Amino acid sequence: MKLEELARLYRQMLVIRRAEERLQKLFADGLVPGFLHLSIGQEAVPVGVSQTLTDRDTVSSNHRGHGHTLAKGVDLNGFFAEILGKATGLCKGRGGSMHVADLGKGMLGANGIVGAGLPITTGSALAHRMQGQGHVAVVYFGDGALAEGVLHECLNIAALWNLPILFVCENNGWSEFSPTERQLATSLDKLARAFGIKYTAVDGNVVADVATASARLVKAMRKTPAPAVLECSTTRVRGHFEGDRQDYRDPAEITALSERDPIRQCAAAMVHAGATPEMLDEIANAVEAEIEAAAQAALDAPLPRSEDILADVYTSVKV
Ligand SMILES: Cc1ncc(C[n+]2csc(CCOP(=O)(O)OP(=O)(O)O)c2C)c(N)n1
Ligand SMILES: [Mg+2]
Repeated sequence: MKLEELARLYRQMLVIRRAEERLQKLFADGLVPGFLHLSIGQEAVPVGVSQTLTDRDTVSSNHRGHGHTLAKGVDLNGFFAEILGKATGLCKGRGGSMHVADLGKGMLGANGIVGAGLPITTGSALAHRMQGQGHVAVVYFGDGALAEGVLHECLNIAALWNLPILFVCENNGWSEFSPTERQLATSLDKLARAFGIKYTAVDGNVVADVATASARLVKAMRKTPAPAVLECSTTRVRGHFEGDRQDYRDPAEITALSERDPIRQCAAAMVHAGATPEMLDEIANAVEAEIEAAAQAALDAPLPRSEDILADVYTSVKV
């Protein structure tokens, strides 16, 4: 991959990383309402996948959705304000971390119910198929969703109806506090095979590999609608949610994660392709400034007004 392209991917991953690190601090200061599930260590998956998507393509996400949302190109200020529950947020502060959405960018929403993004995205893929414009739908889900019946139903109907949907599994080996092998009697490749769906596995921490694999799969389904599965092995660095001390995890496992860090690996690839330390610093400084400005704007923004609590919930209907 060319240096210019790697630099773009690097920058996008860094935006997600720094945004989440900033949110981590804001959460510790009690400024983020609700739970916070950080995707630190998993940034290469949404950044790699999003390279091949347009605003007309749809994605949906799960509880660990900040990376999916930012990689789809939503406004950073609106994103920060949303997570802080402010009126200037993408959903006017009513969604927050687990319900952030931006339909204008094709981001159908994060979702706190494991597996719930799957049928939403399958429906969106059906709409794409019926409209026949070559748009595709992408659903991000974790290994924790592999044992959910709804995944099996969606694989079935997507195969039966030739829906243009990319099932992207972020397999980080953990579902809350349980390792995947304690919950699943099969594997995703076998599930895909059972439904006759094309299956590809990649190292989800190597952004160029994710980008190449997803571009190939999406290009094919734009031409001839059909589902595909992309399983990305990746790493959850933080606890399941902020505040989780990860006592159930071997500390050596956590220490070893830095070797697979997607941002570190991308930086190494950039240096190999000719990047200088100054170039890396320049990107890092620009990202830092962008994040700080968005965080500060969100902190300064007003909360939603209590009298607006039912706005956008009910509409008057003539009977
Ligand atoms: C239907 C349902 N069951 C259980 C939960 C509780 N829960 C929230 S996240 C989670 C684990 C999800 O693991 P995974 O899908 O692998 O995502 P990760 O947290 O690893 O990114 C569980 C069991 C839930 N939110 N919804
Ligand atoms: Mg998981």
